This record gives sequence, C-alpha cells and structure tokens, in this order.
Amino acid sequence: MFHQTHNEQVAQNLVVIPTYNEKDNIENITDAIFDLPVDFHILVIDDNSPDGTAEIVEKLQKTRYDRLFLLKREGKLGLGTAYITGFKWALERGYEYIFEMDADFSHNPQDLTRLLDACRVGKDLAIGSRYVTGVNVINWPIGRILVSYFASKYVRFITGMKIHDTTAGFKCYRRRVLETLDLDRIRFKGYAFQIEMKFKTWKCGFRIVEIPIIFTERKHGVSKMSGGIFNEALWGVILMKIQSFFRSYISSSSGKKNN
Ligand SMILES: Nc1nc2c(ncn2[C@@H]2O[C@H](COP(=O)(O)OP(=O)(O)OP(=O)(O)O)[C@@H](O)[C@H]2O)c(=O)[nH]1
Ligand SMILES: [Mg+2]
Repeated sequence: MFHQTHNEQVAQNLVVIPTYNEKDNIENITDAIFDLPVDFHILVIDDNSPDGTAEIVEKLQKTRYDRLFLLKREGKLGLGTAYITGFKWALERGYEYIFEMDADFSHNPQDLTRLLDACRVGKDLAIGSRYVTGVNVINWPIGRILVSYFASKYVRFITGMKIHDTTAGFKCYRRRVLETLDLDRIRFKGYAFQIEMKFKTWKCGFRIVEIPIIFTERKHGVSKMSGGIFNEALWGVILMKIQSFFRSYISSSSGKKNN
C-alpha cells in the first residue's frame, strides 16, 4: 500500500542527540526541535545517565512516539560510538539528512533548518561553524576560546582540510556520506571523532560547507570535556594524517560513492 509515490510521507530528517546527564535540557531541546516548521525526528542515545535522562525521554515518547526515539546503552561509552550507533540506526531506516547535535543548547535548534537547506541544495556535509566569521562563541572563558580556536587551526594545518571549525559537532550529513565511510573504522571518541569524520568525508571528495553559527555555552548541567579527550585529538590528527597516505576511505561494502 505504501509506495514510492508517497515519498513526501517518508521521514527524511533525523537529529541524533547523545546524552549523558542532561535531565535539565532534554525536554526543552526536543520541544524546540519539534516546534520547528520542518519535520525532524529525534534519536536520543543515552548512556545510562545516572540523573534519569532516559526516563524523561520515555515519558516524552508517550505523546511523541512517532517522532522521538531512544537507544539506551549500558554505560558511558563516549560521544563517538554513540554517534556511530545513531548513524547506523538512521541508515537502516532510510533517513536522507542526518544531524549531529548536543543536548545542552550550545547549538541553536533554529540553525537545523539552515544546515538542512545547505545540504538540500547540493552539499554533502554542512557544518555549523563557530570560526568562519571570526569567533562566534558566547560565555566561554577566554582560555577555552583560545584553546578551541587554535586547536582548529592546528588541525587545519596538519590535515590540510580547508575547514575553519574542525572540531565542530553540529552538522548535517547526506546519507550517502555515512553510507560511503566505513563507520566501523572510525576510531576516535571525543573531539577527535569530530575531526576524523570531517577528514574522511573530505578525503572521499564530498562537498562540504561551513555555515556560520553562534555557539552558546551550556546553562544547565555539567561539561564532559576532559584532558584525555584533548590529548586524543592532539596526537590523533598526526596519526590520522600519516595513516591517510597508506589507505583508502571508501567502505568495501558500500562500493564507490554515487555522485
Ligand atoms: N551518550 C553519550 N553522550 C555524551 C557522552 N559525553 C557527552 N555526551 C553528550 O554529548 C553532548 C556534548 O557534550 P558536552 O558535555 O556538552 O561537551 P562539550 O560541548 O564539549 O562541553 P560543554 O558544552 O562545556 O559542556 C551533550 O549532549 C552530552 O550530554 C557520552 O559518553 N555518551
Ligand atoms: Mg556542550
């Protein structure tokens, strides 16, 4: 009964939101996304948050069962693996535009439609970028801005990618990008995960655009940033660049990318 001709009824947009202790944000962020004029589905990937984030999502699902989805993992397994799990889930269900977004309102939900528009008119990856027009970060201490800004420059220098905000975590992928990358070979977990995804997308020749956004520091909940995550990125990019001389990034199961 449901045929290809009913294309407009097939959900196309999925926002993947990893959560760890986001009880003060999760309801507001999902509401803000569902209030947008475009139809977005949301997949929350919760790592057994001790504060009960998953239980709140389950409550919200009672009225939003058709648009709000939840995957519960056993423990804090990291942002990178949460996204990989979410990407696979999205590919299996046929979503065309797949978003990465934080739960903490650092990423303005209104910008989702701007990222979507960029991909709709032909880009394969749209990045919500803090550094494309100067520094658009609100409420970060100057030290953190400097670290993040120069980390981005460092990554750009080492990798050669023409991207200003290399650690950005607010993005929209066309599904063909995620189909082409070998998701089982993405190895980094923290900021380096964000770098690695961009690097491999770029290596595969996909069209990338940076959309300027304003990034606001979280008001509720606590940061999960750690020194380990930083070190992973610092050394990881050098390793990644060296390895890139010896390997191809096209997934063996996906064949060549279709342009
Ligand atoms: N599922 C899962 N989500 C995580 C994990 N670590 C962080 N998150 C979520 O990933 C998003 C980004 O994490 P944040 O703690 O905001 O990290 P950040 O943006 O670098 O730091 P702040 O904004 O300063 O807090 C948030 O939605 C977190 O709840 C994790 O190990 N597992
Ligand atoms: Mg944050």
